[in-house]
Amino acid sequence: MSILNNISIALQKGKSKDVVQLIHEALDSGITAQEILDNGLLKGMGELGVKFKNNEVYVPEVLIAARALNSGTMVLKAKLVEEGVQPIGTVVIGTVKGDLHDIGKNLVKMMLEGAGFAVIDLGVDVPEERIVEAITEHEPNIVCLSALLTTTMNQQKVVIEALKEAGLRDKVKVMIGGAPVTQSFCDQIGADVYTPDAATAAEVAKSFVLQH
Ligand code: B1M
Repeated sequence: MSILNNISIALQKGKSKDVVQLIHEALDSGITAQEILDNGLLKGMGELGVKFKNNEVYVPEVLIAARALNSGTMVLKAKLVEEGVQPIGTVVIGTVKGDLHDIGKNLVKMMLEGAGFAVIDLGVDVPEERIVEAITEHEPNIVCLSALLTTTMNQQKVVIEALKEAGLRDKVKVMIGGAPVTQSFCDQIGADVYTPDAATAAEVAKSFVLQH
């Protein structure tokens, strides 16, 4: 349907006003909020994610598209609730204690939302106790930990140890990322997955929940 395609294109260009207008037109023409979300907004964010991974677009484009995604989902929110649409899963995300970098973490969050997850964002400089609390409270499928400093990446291990101590390690997938993090570090600390970028993180997260 071409209006959905136009929504996807407007989103990728970061044109919030066009996205909102096209969504209203689509709703008026009888397309459901779910269809608009899946085949317009999320399709657009997915395509942009692939371009980001291939270095065809960069951080600013993704941030602007995410703003358009937010504007679009604001319009759809009430309709989605009416239609009883559920998120595909829940993710708790945060940058670990001692670390204030959040640009990468925010991109991961946007890609996850773009993939249909409900995301609880704990922000930056998040101590392990706060992460344990959030997992107990929200029972997410996945926790995503970001670290940008060689001095804070070990805090990802501290979180995993705290999850073990709280008896939560088997209840949640632990995904890690951030510039200094590697696959061998992931293996070493016993995280479930390392992903090098935000688009891959969203793809892997989706594959986890769709398996179950
Ligand atoms: Co800082 N900083 N910084 N910094 N900073 C780096 C990381 C650094 C490499 C710069 C350098 O020296 N060349 C260096 C770290 C060196 C090291 O540890 N070996 C550094 C330093 C030293 C510091 C300070 C200590 C500086 C100082 O005060 N002396 C200080 C630390 C503060 C703290 O955190 N306690 C500091 C502060 C800052 C600013 C506040 C000024 C600012 C952060 C602003 C913000 O985030 N709101 C900042 C910035 C911007 C950077 C650089 C320039 C850019 C980081 C960034 O946003 N990249 C960075 C140098 C660089 O990388 N060129 C640097 C873009 C972002 C999209 O990439 O975050 O890697 P990234 O995310 C990617 C992937 O890694 C992955 O997906 C993202 C996109 O695809 N990913 C995940 C990230 N998290 C994930 C989680 C997942 C999955 C994937 O979970 C599943």
